[in-house]
This record gives sequence, C-alpha cells and structure tokens, in this order.
Amino acid sequence: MKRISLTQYLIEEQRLNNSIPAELRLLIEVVARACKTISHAVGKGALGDVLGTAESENIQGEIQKKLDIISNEILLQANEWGGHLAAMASEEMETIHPIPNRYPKGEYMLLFDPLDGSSNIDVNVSIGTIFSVLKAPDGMATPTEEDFLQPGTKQVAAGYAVYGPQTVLVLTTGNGVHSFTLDREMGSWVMTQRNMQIPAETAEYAINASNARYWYPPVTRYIGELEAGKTGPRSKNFNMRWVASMVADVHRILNRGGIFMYPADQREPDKPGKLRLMYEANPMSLIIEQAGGAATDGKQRILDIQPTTLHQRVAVFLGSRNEVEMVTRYHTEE
Ligand code: P6P
Repeated sequence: MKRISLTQYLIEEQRLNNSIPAELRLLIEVVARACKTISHAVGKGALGDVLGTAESENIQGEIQKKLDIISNEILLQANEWGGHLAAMASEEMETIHPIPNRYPKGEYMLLFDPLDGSSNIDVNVSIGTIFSVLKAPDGMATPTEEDFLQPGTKQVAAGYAVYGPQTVLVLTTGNGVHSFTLDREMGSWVMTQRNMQIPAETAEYAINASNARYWYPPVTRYIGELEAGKTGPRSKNFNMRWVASMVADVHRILNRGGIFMYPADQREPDKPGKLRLMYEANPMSLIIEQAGGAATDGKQRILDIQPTTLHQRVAVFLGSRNEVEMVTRYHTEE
C-alpha cells in the first residue's frame, strides 16, 4: 500500500468525496497533533512525573489520574484557538467547554475521552484517546449541553489513538476506517491500513468475566455457549481477551475480529452499563459499523440512541456482526 501522510489522505478524500471541508480537515489534524503530544507524555511514564493520581475526581466520581488531566488540557489547548470549533465536551469535565470569546468560533463540536483505560496507565498497559465530531446546530449562538445531544448517526468523524507498542490513529469520516502509525522520527502520521474490515465471524470475545454472577440471563446464556466450546451449541472453541482499555480491545477486534461486551448488570440495576454513550460508545460504534461490524446496547443500534444527558452510560455489544446479532437476539427473545 502506498504510504501517505494523514494530511495527504485528508486532502485526497476531500478531492474525491468532498466529505472533509477545510475546517473539518483542520480539526482532525489538530486532534491528531494533540494525540502525538499525549503519546509523548504517556511515554515518559515515571520519568515525567506524570503517573499516579491527581487529588481530584471527575464527573463520574472516579479518581483522576494525573495523565487524565494532562491529556484533557492538551486537547483543550490544542483546539481552542483554531476557529474550527464552537465547543468541546470531555469525560473529565462536568459541563461543556465553550470556545473562549477571544477566539473565533467554528461549526463543529468535539467530544473526547482524553485518556481511556486510566487504570492501566501506572502498569504500562495500552491506553488511548477517543474522539467524536458533531456539527453545531444551524443558528446556534451560545452552545449548550442540549446542542451536543445528537444521536451517533450525526457524527461527521470519529476516531481514537491507541498508545501501545506503536502509537496508532484510527479514523473514519464516513468513508471507511483507516489507520495511521506515528513515525516518531519524522513526527508524522503515516497511513498503514486502508478500509479496515472486521470479519463477520470470530472465535474471540472480550468481557470482564469477574462480573459473571451479576449478568442478566441473555449474557449468561451467550457467554455460556462460547465457554461450552467444541462440544457445545457453537461447535467451536473460543478465546477470551480483556485488556480493560476499550481502545485496545476495539483495536484488536478491528484487526482480527471479535466481540466486545460491557453489559448492564445487577450490581446497579438502574445503571444501563459502565461506558459513556457520547464519547466512548458512539465514536467506537461508528468506527465498527464503517468497518462492517455491528454495535448495539443489547436491544437497539447504539448509533440510533437519542441522548438525554452528556455523560449518560450505555450497555455495549460491538464487533463481528454475526456475534453481535446473536447476543442482541438473545436479549430481544427474552
Ligand atoms: P472494568 C476503562 O476504565 C473503561 O472505561 C474502558 O476503557 C474499559 O473497557 C472498561 O472501563 C474496563 O472496565 O470494569 O473491566 O475495569
């Protein structure tokens, strides 16, 4: 495959599909540059005094890691001045972040989980940044939280950066899913996979199995059939992986198939799941669908969900289409 830069891809995409207006191209390049900076900070580890917890909690009531806050600041500062955004929203901030009046405003809104998988930071396991781009409603004067509450089908771009053995940016603007590996010597993102496709079939699943006693029957039934292996109803053996970094699990699934599940469970019956809709499930679901996979909350397509609050949570079943359809069917058969 011809090795082209992220910039060249975005310009060629604009020429071919007219799907990436200049302001959106600037937004994507600014976010990609911020991910380079985050990768650099993450890579310092103990040498950079960036490990460990900050003395604060986020809106989710989770203790924030220093790198959560550092990554959030990197994304805010990188995107404030460019004139491409009207507002931002983040897992690490309770309310939306309007662009300060001293800067021009644009027509896009950026949502992100600046550093997902924080529990892995201090033990050197892959983590990542997830982002989602929406258009500001026509005629929006002062952005409010309600302006962000658009279903995932309205995303104009979505992506993630995974900080692992390589730093890789995965991006969709609605015309397939492509990956770009960070060339650290040149400091540039180089396309390494074009039109990634998830196999419809798989023999690998991802779930935190320590919650098994809390699962609802459809999940217990589905996982039980996978665990029964060759002699069970699926007539084949399955493997399990759980990185506890959604970005790392999704990246593996994009590359070799699989199904990722974070279901609602009986620990907190009022809680629809752990993962957040707006800046985790929606961007990942758009990427998965663009790569030929499927993503539901057990009952409906995640991208069709009409959000009601910025930080709402959702159950997630995503990956190889045939498996997602099967576990979703078990929920609807209930
Ligand atoms: P658990 C990370 O904290 C995260 O939000 C996702 O990246 C990951 O898939 C999930 O939570 C892990 O949750 O309950 O297994 O620690």
